[in-house]
Amino acid sequence: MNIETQKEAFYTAITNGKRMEASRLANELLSELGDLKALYEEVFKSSLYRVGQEWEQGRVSVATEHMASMLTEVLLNDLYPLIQAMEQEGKTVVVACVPGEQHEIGCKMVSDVFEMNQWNTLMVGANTPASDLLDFLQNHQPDVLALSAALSKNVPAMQATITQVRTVFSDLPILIGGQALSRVGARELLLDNRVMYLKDLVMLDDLIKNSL
Ligand code: B12
Repeated sequence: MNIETQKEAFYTAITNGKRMEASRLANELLSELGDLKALYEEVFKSSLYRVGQEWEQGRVSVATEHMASMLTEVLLNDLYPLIQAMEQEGKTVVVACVPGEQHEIGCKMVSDVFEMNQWNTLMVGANTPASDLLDFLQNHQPDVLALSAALSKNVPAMQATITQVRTVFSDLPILIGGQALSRVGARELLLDNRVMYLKDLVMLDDLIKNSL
């Protein structure tokens, strides 16, 4: 089976609830693609984007979409021991979705890329109110904050969160990402040069390795 056929088979597996088959294909694709980032980007993300398109056009039900995303989360958890084997060093990142945002698979992938680079990750996940996030940041004093938004309607919540964080943390690097920004652009969110927009895991990995 070539890589494109395997990716197609993976999509079929997650949309038909074939967990074992999806897991087998994910492991095969991982050895062929060579690293987890590529597996996340080229297989997991692209399959979920396709599920979203099919759902939008009424060809995939809500239940099937839920199942496909649940299976993907399970696979991320299954693959975690590969990351855990790497040693963690000093720096810490907090990874959160902005208020109102339930899409958290992107956040999990972002956390994993930090862990692959030996960072400690505090993964707060979905729908985090800005005031609670601020308390959390004050308690944990991370080196970086990463914020995610998938829904266009949550861009104002991202902007409000950044503004609130800046009232206390004037210098903290804030990385922002998610489909909301690839749709509407991030320009109005780049309040200062410590707020950075990154569109995918390859850019993120590069920034962590070279600039953080
Ligand atoms: C699974 C899913 C859900 C699940 C989420 C489950 C979960 N545990 O996360 C549930 C069922 C909760 C859900 C709900 C809804 N969803 Co939904 N969902 C999806 C789906 C199919 C996949 C999402 C996903 O995981 N994608 C894969 C991840 C890996 O991609 P990603 O988030 O873009 O992340 C990547 C990058 O953006 C980047 N990134 C992300 N964040 C960050 C942050 C930083 C700092 C960095 C550096 C990078 C980064 O890294 C990742 C890897 O490259 C998408 C389809 C799609 N196109 O994604 C629709 C989609 C996002 N959903 C959509 C909609 C409309 C909804 C609902 C409004 C539906 C409804 N009527 O209830 C609700 C809203 C819930 C809410 N308030 O948030 C629309 C959004 C359209 C829009 N224009 O805003 C989409 C695009 C489907 C579609 N085609 O219409 N959904």
